[in-house]
Order: sequence, then structure tokens, then C-alpha cells
Amino acid sequence: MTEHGARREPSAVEMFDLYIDGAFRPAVGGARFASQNPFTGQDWASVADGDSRDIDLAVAAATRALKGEWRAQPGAARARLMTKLADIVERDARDLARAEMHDNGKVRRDAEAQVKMIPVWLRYFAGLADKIEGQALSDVKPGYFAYTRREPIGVVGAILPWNAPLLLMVYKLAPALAAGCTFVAKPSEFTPASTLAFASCVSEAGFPAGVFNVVTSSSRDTGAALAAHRGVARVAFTGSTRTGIAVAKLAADHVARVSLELGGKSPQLVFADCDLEAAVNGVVAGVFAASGQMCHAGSRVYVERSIYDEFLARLKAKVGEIKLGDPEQEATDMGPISTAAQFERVVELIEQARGKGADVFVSEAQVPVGGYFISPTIVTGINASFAIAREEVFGPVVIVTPFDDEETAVWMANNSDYGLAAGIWTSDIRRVHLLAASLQVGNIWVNCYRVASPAVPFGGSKLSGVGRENGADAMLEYLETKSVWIELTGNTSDPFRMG
Ligand code: TXE
Repeated sequence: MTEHGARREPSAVEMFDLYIDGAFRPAVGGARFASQNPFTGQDWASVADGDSRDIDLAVAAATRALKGEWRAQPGAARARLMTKLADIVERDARDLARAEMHDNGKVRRDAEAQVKMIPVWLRYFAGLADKIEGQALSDVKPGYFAYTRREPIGVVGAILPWNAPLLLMVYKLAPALAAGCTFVAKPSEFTPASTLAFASCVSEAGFPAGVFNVVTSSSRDTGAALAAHRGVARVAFTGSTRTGIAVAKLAADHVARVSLELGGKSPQLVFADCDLEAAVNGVVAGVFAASGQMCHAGSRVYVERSIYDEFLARLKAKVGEIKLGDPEQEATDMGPISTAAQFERVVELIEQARGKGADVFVSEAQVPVGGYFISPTIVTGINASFAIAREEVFGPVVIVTPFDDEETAVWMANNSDYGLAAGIWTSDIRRVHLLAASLQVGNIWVNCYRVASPAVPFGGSKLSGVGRENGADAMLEYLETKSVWIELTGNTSDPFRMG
């Protein structure tokens, strides 16, 4: 094993083991499974295939760590470890991005940009680790003083998706570490290796054993075992709405706290007074980046009728310039779809819409042979009864529909079970504020899309989720408030005076 926990075999398939209690180790059952590179279709990594027994070990290690050296460290010491981890991730960004690229087909530019965001998140939350404050409640009741302490909630179980595995884990890990929690990560079965590569960075940073653990698995039951584990105090989930609901039910059975960052069908509203070029670029970035495999993909575009034809023509021209290809090449804009199942789902939704009479524009850009490639696709001539207009496609597909007035645009935007994000393209400041108040979503971007910062809360309403990640308040989600009462008079002889 190299210092990064992975070793090369003659076949060039890289080997990754679970990371539990500060050490890399095989799964209890000894099984392994493969991570397939969606560009080459080849297995590139062999990964330990954990199950509920490994989850038990990881949660036990995380529980021990909560009580040991980690618990005794002040916030400033946790912050030092977090900033050291940030430095190591920065140093190893290319290797981590490579693992992410091979796991899920993300293009180099995207993978590297996302990995470079991780140190920003770690440093932001490190800055909060020594600012955990309770309250002194001096005027609560005559003869008493009370105060509150904020304590780490306990072991966090993170169930993670395949579309941005490392960054979406760090959305949870950074506030959890700042709060003093310990962590068990269960990556997606489709992208197991990058999280284990990240574990090498954690190991090198010198976190006490058991603070951070990774259990990879080919079985969805392993995620369920983590959500159901009574030793887990908080379950942090990113993935589909259907699985999120199942996870929340498992967590509810042992009253664990839950945050769910789920799917979306986010609208982008393009008004006639916008900067048209910026809007076209923003729509392209919002739905074709990462081959559309983003929870906040701006996949429903509503355009004011007076500019509809021009917008569509410009969008088609821009989409035609998107280069599909090898994710490792700098020039590639769009890589393959990450998994075979996802590829089939996207194709099915497009074909279903075509069958119902939709106009389907497909970019003529050359599609590489092999790999799960889907050309950027624009669907028009549909209404909200089409599945492609209602369901999360999670692929490079945008639907474009005209609207006649602001009220209709808002109605169309809100006519969705989801409520994750929205984009507004306009130069009218009055309209910006009115729409920001009317749109039933958790995040709004005005004349931009997809911007993220650790300082700005992110999360959804309706079927898009529960809770917020990022923002200073995100750390509160990993802290529990304890109230302490102190009797001040010394007059406790009458048992019925108390209370
Ligand atoms: O997600 P799942 P999948 C959406 C997107 C995509 C669809 C399906 O629309 O097409 O979800 O993707 C673990 N108990 N998003 O099947 O099932 C699983 O092992 C506990 C949106 O990959 O939600 C993985 O680690 N855990 C999204 C994680 O849950 C379970 C990102 C997510 O898997 C489990 C990804 C169970 N019963 C997909 N079943 C976003 N919000 O960005 C599975 N898992």
C-alpha cells in the first residue's frame, strides 16, 4: 500500500481498502467490488466491499473517538487539524480529482475545480471551531441561574451520492469536524474510490483514530445499516428523493437527526430585458455542466415570448459548440453519464418525450465511441404533463418553454414537486426582489447560476429536502444544546419549592 492507501497491481487496477479507526483494512467479509470508469467502460479500481459488520466497526470506532482524545481537544486544536487537512488536499488536488474523474466521468476542469473548493470549505468551518458559544441566562427565575452549552451531537453517518462525491461529503464533514463530531462516510456504490483516496489525506493530517471512517459497499443495504444504526446521532444524506425518504424513516426509528439534500427540477426564468448572451451562457452552465448530473441543474427554462425564438436560436448555437470527449483532456466540456443505469434513464425520458410529440434538438457535436455519452439535448413543444418536464432527468437535457407575463412565469416555475433552486435573468431590480419572494425554492441565483460558497446556506424546500448545508448556521446542525440550572439561594429544605 502506498502512503495514499492505494496500490497499483500489474493490471493497473488500483486497490482501495476501507478506512476504519485510523487504518486501511479489508472488509470483514473479505469481498471486493469494482469501480468502473464510465469513459473507458473498464474497471479502474478494486474496492473493499463492506457490509453492516463494517458499519458496526466504523460506528464503534467513531463512538470511541468521541469520548477520547478528540473530545479533549479545544476547538482551536480541531481547527489546526482541519487547516492541515486543507493544505494536504490542496497539495493532492490533482490525484483526488483524478480518482473522482475515473469514478464518475467528471471532466478534468470540473473535477479539479470541485476538489479545490474543499480546502475553502475546511478553512471556513475551521474558523468557526473555536467560536462555539452557549448562553448565560441570568434572569430566568428568582433564585436560579441557567446557562446553555453546545456540545457535539455525536456520530454523524453520511450517505453520499455519485455526482460530486468529495465536495458533497465535505459540505457535511467540515461543519461536523468543527463541531467536534465524528464521522462515518458511506460513499455511493458507483464512486467508492475517491473518498478512500481522501481518507489518506485525513490520515496524514493526524486526526485521532476513529474521527473519520469510510465504509464502501456495492450494496444499498449498507447505507440502510448506517441510517438505522442506533450509534448514529445524525444522518446527513444527499441523493434521490425516494431514497432520502427511506433514509429518513430509518433514522426516525431511533430518533436520529436528519438532513436531506435531494433532487430538483429547477426553473430558470429569462425575461426580455436580460443580457441575452449572459442568460444563454448561464443556462448552458446550469444544465450542461457535469453532463447535467447536478441536483440544482436549471433544467426547466421559461423564456419571455418576445425573445423566445432568438433565445432558442442562440442556445442551440451555443450547445452545438459543447465538446464531448475524454474527461482527462483539457479541451473537453462534457464527459459521459456516470452510470449505465443513469444513461438508460436519460435516454428513456428523451424517447418518451419524442414519442409524445415533443421537438427534440440534439447537438451534432461528435460523440465519442463507447462510454455513456448523451449529446446535449433541448426539448421544446411540451407542457407540464410530460414526464421530462416534471421528473429529475439528471442528464444533459433542458426543456425550454415560452411565457407571456411575470405571473405566469412564477406559476410555471412553482408548478413542481421540487423546490431546490431557481435562476432569474433580468435587469429589473424590482422584479428581482418580487420574484425572490415568490419562488418556492431554497436557492435563487440572479443573473448567474451554480455559484457556491461555504458562507451561503444551500438546501431545498418541498421534495428537494430538509435542512441547510453551508453557512455559519450549518455548524449548529451538528451541535446539541444542553441547559444547566443552578440553584442560588441555598434554601432547598422544602422539596416542593423546587421546579
Ligand atoms: O441515488 P440514491 P441513485 C438522483 C438523480 C438520480 C437518482 C438515482 O435523479 O437519477 O437520484 O441515483 C445510498 N438506505 N440523485 O440511485 O439511491 C446509495 O448507496 C440508505 C440526485 O444513485 O439516492 C448512495 O450512497 N442508503 C442527487 C446514496 O444512497 C441508501 C445525487 C444515494 O443513492 C439506500 C444523486 C437505502 N435504502 C442522485 N438506497 C443530488 N441530490 O444531487 C441507496 N442508498
